[in-house]
Amino acid sequence: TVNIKINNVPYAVKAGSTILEACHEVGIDIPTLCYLKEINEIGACRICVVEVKGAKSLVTACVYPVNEGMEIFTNTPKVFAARKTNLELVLSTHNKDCLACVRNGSCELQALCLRYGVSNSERFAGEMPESEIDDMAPHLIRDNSKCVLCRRCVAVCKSLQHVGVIGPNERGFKTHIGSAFEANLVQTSCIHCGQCIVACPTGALREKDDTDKVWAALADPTKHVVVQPAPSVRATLGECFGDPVGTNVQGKMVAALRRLGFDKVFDTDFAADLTIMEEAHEFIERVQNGGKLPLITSCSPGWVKFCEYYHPEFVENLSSCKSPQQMFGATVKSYYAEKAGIDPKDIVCVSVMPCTAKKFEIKRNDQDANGVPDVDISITTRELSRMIDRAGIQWADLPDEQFDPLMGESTGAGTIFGATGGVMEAALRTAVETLTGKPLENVEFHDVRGTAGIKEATYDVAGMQVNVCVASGLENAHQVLKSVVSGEKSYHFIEFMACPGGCVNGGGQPYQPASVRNFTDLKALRAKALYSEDEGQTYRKSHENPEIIQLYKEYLGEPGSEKAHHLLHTTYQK
Ligand code: HC1
Ligand code: SF4
Repeated sequence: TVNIKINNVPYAVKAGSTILEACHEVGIDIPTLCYLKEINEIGACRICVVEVKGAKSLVTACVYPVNEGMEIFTNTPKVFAARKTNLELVLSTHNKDCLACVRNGSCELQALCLRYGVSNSERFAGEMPESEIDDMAPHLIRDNSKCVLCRRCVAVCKSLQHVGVIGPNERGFKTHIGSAFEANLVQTSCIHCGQCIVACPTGALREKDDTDKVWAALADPTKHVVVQPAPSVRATLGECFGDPVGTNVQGKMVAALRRLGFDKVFDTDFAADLTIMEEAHEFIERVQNGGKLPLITSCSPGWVKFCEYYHPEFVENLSSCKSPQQMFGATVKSYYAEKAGIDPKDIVCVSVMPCTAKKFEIKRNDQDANGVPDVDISITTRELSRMIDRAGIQWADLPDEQFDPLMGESTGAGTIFGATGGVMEAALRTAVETLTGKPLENVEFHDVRGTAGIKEATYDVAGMQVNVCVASGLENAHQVLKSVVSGEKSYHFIEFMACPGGCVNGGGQPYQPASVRNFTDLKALRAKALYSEDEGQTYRKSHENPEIIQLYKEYLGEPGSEKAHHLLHTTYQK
């Protein structure tokens, strides 16, 4: 430790900390705007300035290290005035049309202006840079009139996702974030992950809002509207209503969906179990018949697009299984449609996903097994929270309710899909039991759990050494693939998720400001909610799900059957 003073109070803080970290350690929040820990540490916005005794000018707390004997002042009139002026300068080029901005209430710039008493937002009013709204992509909208040039999106896209399709264009007053040659995002190799959106402190980046389409379907008496929320949505939706991070709100979520007017409230977790049936079967078949290995999971559409764009040499390794979202849609419009006696054309299938890439996935080729799209509308966790809010549904008062039967039952294996390593663990529970023919003694595969970016393990399965790898965040996926190409590593089965930590940390998940993101491991807390749910479930292996057993018995036959292939499998592009 080092001994320092903050606002005249002595503290011993961790050596090597920045002033920002040291202050956080002792319970003082220093405001930031551009800083994202380990992702964007550029000290550019100067909102975090503090006074240091002996320093000639104010220093930026986010990058300035503490040292022995340092005396720091965080609350002087000089500090407050500098922060306020810096905010006023940001506002001089900012579109302040806040009333119905999607970030009103969660905007980090707005919160800082309130905190530092920026009452005259026009103090440095002058010429505004020109900007255009880019709304051509299927998943997001960029409105640079609300951009503060913090570069958080740029850093995330490049360093976490190994994509790097956005960056600063031009210089000085004309600087703006965009793609090379001013291309629209849709013309680039963006993989639709939405990580840039959750990194954005303002309303400059937002998902394409599809809630009007859902309201229209719900109001149409000729439509039968079914909804499927993804595994991870129950672990995060509560955050939009003030619940602590990591609260499982499954029961309230079901009640809210029912009150919004959906005709059936089913569960993507059911389809996650279905995916495991098909994918475990595919894995065993590839192992036994000399098929292409490693088998790589295909449920994360951001990862699939990344594979197609950046590593086409691995397209044949992708599992032919559709994602649970799509398997659900294909099954609801065949099996359920027949049972309920409804024409698939009259069914509107809505998914609630933690993901913006799912908006792209529903429009991919070969995702329309019944001659109609498997899934019609995909909204994010955030969009669902806005629907609940608009409907006036009082979250705190909601009872806990249950999913509808037929496609609403799931096992713990389906639940854990929402966290990195969950798909692998779920697949292993079924594959190992199938291969050994014996009930698993311990269903938990701890080596593939946790928030590490890359995890590996070797399991002895019926006498065969099976090497598995799990990675999340596409930079990590890229590193794993490089080591496979070079021959340094050899795996039989790999799980990749585009978003760091998996779906719990998806690009469609609730906003959390940098002040929280920098000091809380959101992905770990949210994942914990799913693993505890799994622990308490009656069935923890996909093949034990009674509704899945019924589906195969009455409709699909066996995993990998012709009918299953037609409905539940897909193809990719190179
Ligand atoms: Fe996911 Fe999936 S787990 S991809 O991570 O396989 O989005 O939650 O719905 O489809 O089930 C996301 C989450 C989700 C699919 C499942
Ligand atoms: Fe980059 Fe993902 Fe944003 Fe596309 S959606 S620009 S890939 S961070």
